[in-house]
Amino acid sequence: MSKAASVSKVAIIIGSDSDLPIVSEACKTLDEFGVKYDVRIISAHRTPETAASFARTARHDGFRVIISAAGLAAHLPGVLAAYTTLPVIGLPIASGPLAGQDALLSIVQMPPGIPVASVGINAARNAALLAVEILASSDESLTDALESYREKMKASVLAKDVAIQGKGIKKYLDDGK
Ligand code: RP5
Repeated sequence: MSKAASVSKVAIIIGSDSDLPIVSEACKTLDEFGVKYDVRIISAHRTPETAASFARTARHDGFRVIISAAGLAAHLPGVLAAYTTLPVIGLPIASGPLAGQDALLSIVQMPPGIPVASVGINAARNAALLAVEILASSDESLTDALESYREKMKASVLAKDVAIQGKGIKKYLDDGK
């Protein structure tokens, strides 16, 4: 494997280790696509200097896209985006009394000039898929992998449709599919 291929292209930055149960789905998805990633615990509020220094050198360090998960007043994706021109995907985490709506709004309402993409609350799989799509814009093998992933998804939904029509709702549910 060339040195370039062995370098992680995705950085997953989480505000707290309490975000890991949700974020692990993003890791699993990147594993499925064979995309290497690094996971770091960096907080915009508790370790702001590390957030700045990580983002400043992220491109030079070989990363091509950042997934940033945070809950509550989720400033982390925006702060990282302020220090890098790499695309940043915000992943709002449901935690606290507002169940992630606070994080979602903090992430999507960036001021003009410093964009952050956002997936839905706890939508870790989509965050990873979006990261793969960004990498696939310059990687044909990832484009092929995404197409085959969608084909499999389509076949699974078509099979479920056939099954529900054949069995009816009750048996479909009783059979667990
Ligand atoms: C955010 O605050 C983290 O991303 C986490 O979702 C939330 C709570 O953090 P902990 O108090 O669990 O460390 O910064």
